[in-house]
Parts: sequence; structure tokens; C-alpha cells
Amino acid sequence: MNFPDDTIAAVSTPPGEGGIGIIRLSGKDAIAVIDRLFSSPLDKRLKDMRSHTIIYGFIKDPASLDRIDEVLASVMRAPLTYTREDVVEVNCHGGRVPLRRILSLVLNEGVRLAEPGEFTKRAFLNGRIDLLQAEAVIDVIRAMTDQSERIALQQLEGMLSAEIMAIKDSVTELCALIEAYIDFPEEEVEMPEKAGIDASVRSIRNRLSALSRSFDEGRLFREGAAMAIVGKPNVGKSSLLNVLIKKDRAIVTDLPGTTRDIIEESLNIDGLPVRVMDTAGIREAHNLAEAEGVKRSLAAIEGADIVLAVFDASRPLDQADRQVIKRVRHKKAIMVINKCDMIHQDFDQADTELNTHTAVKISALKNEGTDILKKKIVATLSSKKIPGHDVIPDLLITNIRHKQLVDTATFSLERARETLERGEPLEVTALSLRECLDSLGEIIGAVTTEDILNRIFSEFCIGK
Ligand SMILES: Nc1nc2c(ncn2[C@@H]2O[C@H](COP(=O)(O)OP(=O)(O)O)[C@@H](O)[C@H]2O)c(=O)[nH]1
Ligand SMILES: [Mg+2]
Repeated sequence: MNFPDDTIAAVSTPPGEGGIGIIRLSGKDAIAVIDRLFSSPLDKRLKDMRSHTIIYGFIKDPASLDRIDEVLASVMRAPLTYTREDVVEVNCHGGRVPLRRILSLVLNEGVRLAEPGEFTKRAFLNGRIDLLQAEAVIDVIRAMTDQSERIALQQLEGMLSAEIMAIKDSVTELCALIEAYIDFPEEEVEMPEKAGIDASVRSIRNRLSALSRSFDEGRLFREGAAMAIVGKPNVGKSSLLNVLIKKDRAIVTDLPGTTRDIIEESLNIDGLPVRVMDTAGIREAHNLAEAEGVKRSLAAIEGADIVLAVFDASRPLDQADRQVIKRVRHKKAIMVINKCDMIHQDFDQADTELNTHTAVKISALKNEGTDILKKKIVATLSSKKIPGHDVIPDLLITNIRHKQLVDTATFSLERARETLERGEPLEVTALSLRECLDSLGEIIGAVTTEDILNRIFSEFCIGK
């Protein structure tokens, strides 16, 4: 991998109008380039400024000497900067024109436009942060809830990296023990004791599998949990969506079969980001459009992390309701008994089939019972520890790349143990341990390829 040596620049604030806009430069020419475009009333130059100071002045076009904008320029010298290179940030007015004009002057000075995520990529390549931390940057930016942000920040601060490093150290130790014996069989190196090796393998494996298991939950905080509201027509699915998101988003009518396409909205339940989907009623379709709606509802059930199956307490349960119960049986589901403000005398709330999953009674119309429902949703999706606002969550893996590498590492470790058990040559055991180390190294970016890096950083926004 090549270490970057050119200077890059980009607008780091989002497009559109804002109070301020920031153009960020990083690289060895950053300070000199802005000095050529900058004039201060006191004739100060950036190159004479101390690191991490701000200077007031104007950006001017060096050809026409026209003033482009009134700015504040921050000077940050390597190595204590975001990228570990010299960084200059120009705060100008947050309009499209000043930002565009200043950026184009900067580019005219021989600076290259940064690619998405390139500032963070440099922070990684220059060794300020590891790959796990670099990936956490985008998660902090994209976090949908406070809790998601907290988990991402924990990763950014290096807590997950520390755990991976600790596991890696244990594997390295084990590997060294075995390789020493292989390399110096005649010397006084003792044959590593099988029971001891077995015990360390077991403890390493436990730590790895705790991480791997945490992904089920961690993923929800990064991506949001997909929650499908399903049921036969007219039971109050759209009404439930509306009370959950506190908006009249979905059309509610007493005409069965109104909702045909899936409506998706985001929701924050106790810090858990949830994508709620209102679906078309599931029943024997009366026409093609409805049939397509039903097909999509069934697909939504399959794709969901949790299903709310809604039933209408103002009528007795019927065949269509039983169909719905059957459709969600294999999923994490909550049975929602709606319209409890007008319960029909023949509606059996204790119906055994209905109670195969947790049942919650609500009235979407009167907004009653929805707080209990929300608690059930969180409890169903997440272990008790996470949603409590004051509890720092255990280490969670939120990213599929990390989960896959943890699993590959576990697999190699397991193979190492097996070879030992079968009494195969220690070289074979050592080889598997090396593979385990490689997978762990790949998580933090100790071993990586340009291809992986490009994939990761292309997800970023420009200017970060
Ligand atoms: N009494 C009562 N009516 C409700 C309740 N929830 C929904 N409804 C009514 O039931 C009808 C169907 O509601 P809607 O949300 O469109 O059902 P969907 O077809 O399942 O999406 C509408 O007339 C709603 O006003 C409830 O909790 N109590
Ligand atoms: Mg509807």
C-alpha cells in the first residue's frame, strides 16, 4: 500500500445552505496553498501561525485579487491532526457559491479533490486509528439513535479494537509456544502441554463466540431493526403505525384493503432504531393489485427482525386471523390485540393459538397500551442491558465484516484444536493458528488489501 503524499481538499459540510461551510485540506501543501489565497487585515500568514489556532481574513482570487469570502482559517500541523498530516480548515459562509469558488481556487493550486472517506482513510494509513475505528466514524455520522451513536463511539475510541488485540495476543502466545517447540526440538524447549493448550483455546474461543453472538443485537443498532406490522385487512395496522410514529402517515379507512404498498417509517424506541413497515392486509386477494400487496406483506414478514401481528378484538377471530398466526409462527412476533376499546363478546382473548407468542392488548384509536407494546418490542429484540440508558453496553459487533472475520477466526482456532487432538504434527496446528491471527488482523486492518479499503471507504461521504 502506498502512503499518500499529495494534498487533498473537499467541502466537509453537507450540501445546501448553512450558517457556515467548511473546506478541508490535508497534506504537505495545505498551509502553503491557503496562504497563497488568503489575506488577513493584519498581514498575518498561516505559515507563521502556531498549530491549532484560527486566523481571520479573506479568501481572494490570486489572479483578479477579488475577495471571494470572509473566512476563518484553522491551522493544524502534523502529527496531531485528524489525518496526521498538516490540515487547514477554511470556515466560510455556508452557501453553494462561496464553497464552490473557494474549492475551485484550491484545486487550481494543484490540490486534488478528495475521494469519499479519504481523510479518514489517511488517518488509518498514517496509523492514527485502526480499521475498526475508521469504520466507526461513518457509524457515528449515520447513527439513528443516541444509543447507536454511543456504541459507534465506543468502537471509535478503540474498545472493540482492544478486545480484538487482546484475543490476538493470546493466540500469538499460543502460536509462539508451539512454534518454539517446532523450531528447537533438540533444545530444552519443553513439549507444550496438551491440557494447557486446550484450556487456552477454549477460553479464546469463548471470547470470540461472545463477540460473534453480539452481532445479532449489535447489527440492529447500526442498521435499525426491521419491524413489520401484519394482519388481515381492517384490524388497525395503519392506525397502529400512525400512533407509533405519532403522525398521520398511513391512510386509515374502514374500507378493507386500502394499504397496498408497504409504508416504511423510522422510529426510536428506547434508543433502539426501528424501521416500521405497514403492510397490506393478508387475505384471499380480490384483484391483481391486492394480490401483489399480499405477496409483499408475506415477503415483509420474512425480512423482518420482529413482526407485530394485529388482531381486531371487536370481531371474533376468524380463518383469516388464523392464517396470519400461522404465517408468523416461525418469527420473533408479538400478537397485538387491537380495538380493545370495543371488545366483542365472542372474541377470545385467551385463545391458545393467539397466545403462542406474547400478546399485548391495545387500542390504536385511543392510543392505549402502546407504551407496553413498545417495551415488549425492545425486550423481544434486545437483551435487557442495552436499552437502559445508563448502562454502558457490553462490547457489541455491529458490522457484518467484523462478524464474518470473527467467525473465520473461530473456525481456524477450532481446527487448530482438532489437529492437536488427533495428534497431527504441530506444524499443522501452528498453521491453523496463523490463519486465525490473519483473520483477527484483518478486522483491525493489520492485514488488508487495497480492495477491502476501497470498499470500506467508498461508503463514506466526501469531506470525511
Ligand atoms: N374502535 C377502534 N377502531 C379502530 C382502532 N384502530 C383502528 N380502528 C378503525 O379500524 C378501521 C381500520 O383501520 P386501519 O388502520 O385502516 O386498518 P388496516 O386495514 O389494518 O390498516 C378504521 O376505521 C380505524 O379507525 C381501535 O383501536 N379501536
Ligand atoms: Mg392499512
